[in-house]
Amino acid sequence: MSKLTANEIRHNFAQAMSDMFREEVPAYGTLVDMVAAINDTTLTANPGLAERLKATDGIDRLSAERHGAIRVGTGAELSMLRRMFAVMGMEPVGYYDLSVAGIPVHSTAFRPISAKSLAHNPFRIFTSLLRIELINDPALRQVARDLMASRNIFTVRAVELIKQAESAGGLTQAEADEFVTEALETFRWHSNAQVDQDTFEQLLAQHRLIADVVCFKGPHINHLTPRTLDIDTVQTDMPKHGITAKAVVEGPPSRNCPILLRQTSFKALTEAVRFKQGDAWVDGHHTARFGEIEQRGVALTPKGRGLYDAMLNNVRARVTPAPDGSNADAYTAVLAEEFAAFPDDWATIRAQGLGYFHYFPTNPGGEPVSIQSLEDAITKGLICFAPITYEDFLPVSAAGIFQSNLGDEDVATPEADANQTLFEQELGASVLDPFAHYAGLEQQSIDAALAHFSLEQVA
Ligand code: OOG
Ligand code: NI
Repeated sequence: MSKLTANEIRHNFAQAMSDMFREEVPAYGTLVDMVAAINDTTLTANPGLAERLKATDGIDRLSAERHGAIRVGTGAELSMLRRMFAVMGMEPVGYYDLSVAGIPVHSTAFRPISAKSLAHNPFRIFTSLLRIELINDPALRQVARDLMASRNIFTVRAVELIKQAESAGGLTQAEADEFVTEALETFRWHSNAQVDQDTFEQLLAQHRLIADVVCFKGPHINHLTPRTLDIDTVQTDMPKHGITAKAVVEGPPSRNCPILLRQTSFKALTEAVRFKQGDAWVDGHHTARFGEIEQRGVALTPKGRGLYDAMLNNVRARVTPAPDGSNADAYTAVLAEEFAAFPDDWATIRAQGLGYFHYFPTNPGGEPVSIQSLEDAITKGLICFAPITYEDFLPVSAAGIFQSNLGDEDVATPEADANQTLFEQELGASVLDPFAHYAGLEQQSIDAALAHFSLEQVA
């Protein structure tokens, strides 16, 4: 029987997840609608941008484009998630150490990687693994371990279908439908906690994130983020729709040529939950789920990223955005000042080797012409280029998003302690190096563009 492609399964799953989250967190629906309207306006006002998106990312993906985030507690949970996401064509890309920002997790992003799969649906999930070893109270650490050991975040049928997909090389339509329904269960909100209120409070006091990860039956999806083409407008408009935005937009400042990623969010909602008190349930609340939007720009090379990191460090050395927004204007001004030296036209970004680009022949069906080099063809207007979109995340930005949702006053500050090797052991696979991956995509497009020409031997 014919199989559904991983791209189709991912697309269906992303849609089902979005429907579930819209129902559970209505403000998410409001954001999605705002973003869609602002994207339409932006594209109508910038036909050049619309053309460029058509030629590179594919413009159709925009309306469905989302990323989400979850947090899990054990290596076993993480590695089964990897297998679940693999059924949907999503692979672990990048390693993020959030302990540098005082958050006891390390993370990767599961996402499609080929240009074709990204164009089909770029759905990504930022996935964090709790670092139980960073809980400093041994008794509490054991409580967390026991809680993790006693839960199963996957339905029995979901695991069967993952194994079926692995052995048969995919799923039939009927199996895929069932897989989407079963997989969704892992990400659902559970308002009944698996602990009593006292244990919850103790874990909360250790770190809010620990309580979020270990006290519930599953890794509820904590946000789903649509991609906007104009984040400044969405940020300004949020209050008009009754949504209170985070104090400042994370990432680079507003520019003509967007780089990497800019993100903003609204704070986590306080939601009713119930704690187990012997045989009874008592009412309480928990804050975990929030809303976020993002704007994506060009993927930077290690050189470009080095420049970005240095500039952002300069900004943070001068001013740290206050959670209450009291110095938001000062922060925005310093950000603009420090980034003024980052080239803001595509030709210079490319010439200085700061970003990755797609290359296209301008007249693919034309008579064969000979050229001396890629640069020669670009100078003669025979080959043009467009930025490759950054498909990943930024640790400082992610930390800002985490923090604004955890309550900015958080206590336990773990030592910075990146450990990619341990993360990969728990994941059961290595993560893809994003730089090498973007470089490969760029090289493929150069090879394909050059194949339209004969290269003259240059003496
Ligand atoms: C993940 C926060 C990171 C992003 O967009 O950088 C993130 C979380 O809060 O679990 O989603
Ligand atoms: Ni996010």
